[in-house]
Amino acid sequence: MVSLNTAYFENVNKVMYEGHDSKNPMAFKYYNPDEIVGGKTMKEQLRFSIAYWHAFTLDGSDPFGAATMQRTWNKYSGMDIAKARVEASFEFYEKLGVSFFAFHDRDIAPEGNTLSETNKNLDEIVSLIKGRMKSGNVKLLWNTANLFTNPRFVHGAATSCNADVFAYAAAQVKKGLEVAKELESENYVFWGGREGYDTLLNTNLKLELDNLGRFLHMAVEYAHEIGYTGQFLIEPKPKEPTTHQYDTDASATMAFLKNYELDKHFKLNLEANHATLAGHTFEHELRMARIHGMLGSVDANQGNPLLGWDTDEFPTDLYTTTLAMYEILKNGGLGRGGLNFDAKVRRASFDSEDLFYSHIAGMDAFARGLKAANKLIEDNVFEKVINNRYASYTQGIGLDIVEGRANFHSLEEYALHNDTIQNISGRQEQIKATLNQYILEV
Ligand code: XLS
Ligand code: CA
Ligand code: CA
Repeated sequence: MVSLNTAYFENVNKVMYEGHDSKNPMAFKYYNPDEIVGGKTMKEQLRFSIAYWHAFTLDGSDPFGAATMQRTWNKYSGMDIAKARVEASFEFYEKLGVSFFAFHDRDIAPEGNTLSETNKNLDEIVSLIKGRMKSGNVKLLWNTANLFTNPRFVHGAATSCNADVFAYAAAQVKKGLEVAKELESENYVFWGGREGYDTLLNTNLKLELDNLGRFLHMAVEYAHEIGYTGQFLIEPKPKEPTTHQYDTDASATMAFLKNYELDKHFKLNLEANHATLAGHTFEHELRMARIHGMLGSVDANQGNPLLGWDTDEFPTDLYTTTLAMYEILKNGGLGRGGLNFDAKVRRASFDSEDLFYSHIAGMDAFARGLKAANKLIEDNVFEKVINNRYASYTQGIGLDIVEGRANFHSLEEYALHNDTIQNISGRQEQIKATLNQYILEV
């Protein structure tokens, strides 16, 4: 039996901000939750969230080796370990001072022999979580359905060739939406784990995409029916586990949502590692979503540029955190979204303390990024560069183009009388040096 209120991280006290001179690895050097940056506290700007699966469920096993993570809850099994993880997770949120968390249904409770038994396990853990959330200090950023681990999803879930699987996935998401309502989740996420294909030779592409559209419409309708008002998010990823995943990147996902008239119901949950897998920078994905009003939430991690798969490392690259926070601040924040650490400690970082060190590293990297981005915006650094670069569209023929007064006749007439085109330098290297200055000096 799991005993409530035992300490699962008894060697760790509440993590405090000690400033950049501190040498204490268990302290924040840059993340000062109450410090005002850009008109809000850092805590409000950053809305950090813990990914339940990486922090409390996964065990460090990989295709080549067994579990390595040393966790105080490992002595339990079945529903007992599920309950112990809930207790441990709330101790962790409190000690780290984080107000949000996120989970897949199967992270928090084990599957039973039937769907009803699985739902019963889930209900029991959800009510335990609800009890722990009562104080109101910790909220659910998002929940989602795991539609990829169980062998039934071998051909996909909403895009499976097997209608029985489509029905099963629908039942699972229906339950997920009920959980979202029960726990007042800020968002509900869809990541199409197995929604894609390995070869076109056996794939009805049109039917699979249409079915995905139908599935998401059913979810929107059901949320409406039960009065769940959280934000729906869809998370792009280009490959892994399938060769081609339908929600490849922000652009492909937005096009899909528009084609199936789902765009007004969804925003995007963008992950840094998925951006790099798609051959983009993280800031590219964020910018693309932002300019279309579709930036919803962020999975804060980083990939390894030397490896071509989803390594889900903790974010420590200050260029990326700065440019990501630039996009987020320009977006006016993330609204109901947040920065969810969809990141795992390396297999060799197996102590419980490593869970704290890794999150501290990520939180400090984003805090520093926030300050640099805020100063860049206050000083209009990129805005000046960009306004200057596109100045030709603020007058004369450029103004005619953007205000819709030009056509091919008027433009040809203009070009015929303008044989001495002058371009100005793009100044990339100089801008990068300025960016370095802001990252180093704030
Ligand atoms: C996997 C995804 C997944 C989603 C939620 O690569 O990042 O964890 O965030 O299902
Ligand atoms: Ca993710
Ligand atoms: Ca990932």
